[in-house]
Amino acid sequence: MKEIKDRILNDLNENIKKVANIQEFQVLKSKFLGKKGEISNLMKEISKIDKDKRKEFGAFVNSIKKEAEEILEEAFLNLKKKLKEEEEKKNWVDITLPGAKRRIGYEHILKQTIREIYDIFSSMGYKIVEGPEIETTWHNFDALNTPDWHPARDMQDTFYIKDNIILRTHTSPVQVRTMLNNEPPLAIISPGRVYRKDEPDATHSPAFNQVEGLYIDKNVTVGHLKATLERFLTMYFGGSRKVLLRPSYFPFVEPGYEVDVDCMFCGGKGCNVCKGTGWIEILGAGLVHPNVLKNVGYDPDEWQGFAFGTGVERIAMLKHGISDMREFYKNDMRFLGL
Ligand code: FA5
Repeated sequence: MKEIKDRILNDLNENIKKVANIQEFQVLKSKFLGKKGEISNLMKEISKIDKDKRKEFGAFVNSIKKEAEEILEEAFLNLKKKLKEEEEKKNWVDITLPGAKRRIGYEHILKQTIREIYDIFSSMGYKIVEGPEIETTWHNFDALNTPDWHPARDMQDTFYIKDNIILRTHTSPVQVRTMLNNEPPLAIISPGRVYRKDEPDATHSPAFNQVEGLYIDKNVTVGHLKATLERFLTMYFGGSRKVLLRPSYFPFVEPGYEVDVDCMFCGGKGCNVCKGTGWIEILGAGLVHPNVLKNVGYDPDEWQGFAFGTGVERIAMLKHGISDMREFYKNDMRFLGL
């Protein structure tokens, strides 16, 4: 009888070691303890046993059953513990590791440029003002000494919303609005989007940004204009910048200038950025035309002033070495540096 018990329990002990999961455990358990399992089958043999030995046989089979149950119960607890440990190992997270880095955006180059211009002119006492992008033709042209027969109107190829209402073609109408609403003296800069019927290419966009500057005071001369622009361009591009005023024509200034800055890439010696000239065209400027002063109710014999307007994209391209203006509007993550 002892051999039977040893065989069954050894068999159980051998097999229990191979069990890897709960399902396999259940199969093994019913193989030994189930209704048709080995121990139940052994109990059925009782009918073949002499009557007086049956009690002893029954107790013997029950002792096997009890030991098998104990072995299985212990194995079950071990199995559960093992499975839990495996699961924990699989899902282990090192909470001391630094978190995944989020990429943080930064201010768009055009906004940065406008802010830098703000800072430079604020340091010279200029106030920042804004004007509407939808403008009357009177503010955009007529008040700026550009009546409807004037050829300079055609040069700006305007987007009309309806008669006399347009998308402004430059920030210069903010000069008019500011002077109409304020008494001189004044010093303002005004950034903003402007619109022209220009084909997009590397240096043109139909919607782009300008910054306008206006200074009105007594005894203002071209010397003040030149010194102000020299200071602005030196602070913006760095180094010590020189300014060249080339006579040019804008109906709302007299005299008018195209303003060049000495090339910051070659120091004025001549390179492919400045096309060998040593100078880069950077803005339009001049002394405010007496007709404009009259149009806003200022007495030109008492007040003078200078005005200038620059393209934000163009100066940002020069500073950051960007060769195509369209990059500013594409939202390419590589360009945005994110
Ligand atoms: C003007 O718009 C004048 N209002 C500037 C001015 C103000 C002169 C005050 C005198 C006194 P202009 O058309 O040259 O001028 O434009 C000024 C700047 O805008 C140019 O130097 C250029 O940098 C930029 N610009 C012009 N057209 C475009 C365009 N299609 N795309 C991007 N930038 C442009």
